[in-house]
Amino acid sequence: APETPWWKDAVCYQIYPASFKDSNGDGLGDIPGILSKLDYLKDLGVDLIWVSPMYVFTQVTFPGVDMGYDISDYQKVYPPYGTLKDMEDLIEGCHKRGMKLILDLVVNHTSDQHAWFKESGSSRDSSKRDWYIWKPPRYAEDGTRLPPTNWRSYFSGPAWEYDEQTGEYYLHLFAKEMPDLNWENPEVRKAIYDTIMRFWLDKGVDGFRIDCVNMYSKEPDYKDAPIVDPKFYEQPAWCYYANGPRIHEFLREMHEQVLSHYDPVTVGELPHTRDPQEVLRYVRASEKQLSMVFQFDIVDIGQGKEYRYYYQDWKLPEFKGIVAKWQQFIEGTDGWTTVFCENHDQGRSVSRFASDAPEHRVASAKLLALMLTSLTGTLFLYQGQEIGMINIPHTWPITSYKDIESVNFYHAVAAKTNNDPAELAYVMRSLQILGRDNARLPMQWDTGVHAGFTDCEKGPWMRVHDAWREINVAKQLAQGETSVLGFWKQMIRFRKQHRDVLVHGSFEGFGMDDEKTFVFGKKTQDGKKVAMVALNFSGEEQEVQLPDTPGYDELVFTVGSYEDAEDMETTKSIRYYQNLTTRLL
Ligand code: TEU
Repeated sequence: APETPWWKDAVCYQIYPASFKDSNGDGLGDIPGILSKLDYLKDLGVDLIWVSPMYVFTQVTFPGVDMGYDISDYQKVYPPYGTLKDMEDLIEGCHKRGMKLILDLVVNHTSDQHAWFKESGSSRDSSKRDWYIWKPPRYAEDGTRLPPTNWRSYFSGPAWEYDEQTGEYYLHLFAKEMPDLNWENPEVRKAIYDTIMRFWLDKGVDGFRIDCVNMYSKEPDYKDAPIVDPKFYEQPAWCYYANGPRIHEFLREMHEQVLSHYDPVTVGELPHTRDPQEVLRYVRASEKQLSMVFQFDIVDIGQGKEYRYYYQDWKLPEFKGIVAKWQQFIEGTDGWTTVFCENHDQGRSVSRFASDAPEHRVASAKLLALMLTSLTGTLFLYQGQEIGMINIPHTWPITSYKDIESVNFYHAVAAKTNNDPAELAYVMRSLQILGRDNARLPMQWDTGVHAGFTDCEKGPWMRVHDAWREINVAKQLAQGETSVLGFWKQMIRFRKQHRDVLVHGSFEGFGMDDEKTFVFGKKTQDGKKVAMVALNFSGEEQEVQLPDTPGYDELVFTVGSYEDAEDMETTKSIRYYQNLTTRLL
């Protein structure tokens, strides 16, 4: 592949600080805990670490409002996680191992405890009133006070909170404790650039994962959203704030004012965007906005249309078509893409896209690892994915769930349906597959108490998965190359060895309407080298007709079975392996 920016070939690993490793026995993960695992990550083949928010955030009791995405001081570290010195040690620890570190830039909103919001909310004449989005109430015919629009928050309920003291509402797309910043105000943008972005870039961080990167430019006339559920006042409204009129202007300004003065990598979180042309506007090199984005079509599979947590079953061709779409959309452009199927907001991929049944779990994890490490784009892993961690058992009650989004939704449905058992059972099944808590269980390090995550007497902040004795790092390190962890290491090495075809090659799918297998080819730009990947997503042996490979000089590997992985360069035969089929529902 032509010489390209380092971050296109990087293997990236997301760490959720609360759940990764507790070093001081308080039951909560922390930064020294992360530092203690850098050699483990280096050995896995990780080039870049993304740490989810570790700044001071508000919490009544942990996990508080939104697990650190409700930030009240961007220049300080949340004390239970550590200190600024710990962060400086982490930056240095990564760099001396040849690894990069990026932080989470959360600037669509702050916490309501942030000094900016406290000033803004103090009075209508505050010098920072216009740093947030304040609007007067509306009134119904019968005199009832109504919020400025009928928009729904991601965390259920209205997206506006009424402030008695100043007689106005403020906008919060997420929790009411997370007021949206007003990006129309140049003072706000300048404060973000100077006191948040430059502060951390000057400390040596290598860039940012940018939260809600397409939500900063709201439609200025704040219209009501179309009614999709008459049973509720609040309606989904992302069409009025996602990919808004000035978003590309703002991101170009961010690039020009800050990013272009450093050599950072940026990856934007880009929900609600299905149009490849729209995505290209964020990631074309010539656009000078972002390096790349997370696009959500794959991880949105199974989510309800009206409500995320009304699970909708799906078939493999839907999944394959989406993978193909987001592999092919950059071809012939100066754009770039990412490869991921887990993060801190998603259910575990083995459970969602394959099967976590005991007899299928390991093969499923390897199947997905084979797929992901063969796809074009920058590869992102989420903590625990490398050992095949799986979703919360069906048996856990709602009281074991901690995430504001899931818990609020459960209670909203309970209220709406007067605790209808069938409705609530459906929501629980949906949360068990899709809920964000699935990704936030403590990392499973060994078979010790609390999976080696913490030695805190009262235990970890979040319950450990019941299967920790079967699924943990220590066991898989001892097992070596046949473990899920061993397979990921092999495939990451293999991906780097064949970067021209695996990281940078073009994608072509075969038999895309088949419901049991996923067969695709990757080809170098000069067409002289190809990889054929055949994946069996069913629970029984499958035969596939592999397209012949005319004109290719070198067949990198043809693998339908992870057993072949060891000698995949020479494998010509196709052997399928038993893996998964049972959908969880
Ligand atoms: O998520 C923003 C977002 O796009 C939401 O759709 C989110 O994925 C939600 O869970 C889906 O219903 C980012 C962070 O990833 C998330 O953890 C935060 O809760 C949110 O922003 C607010 O900062």
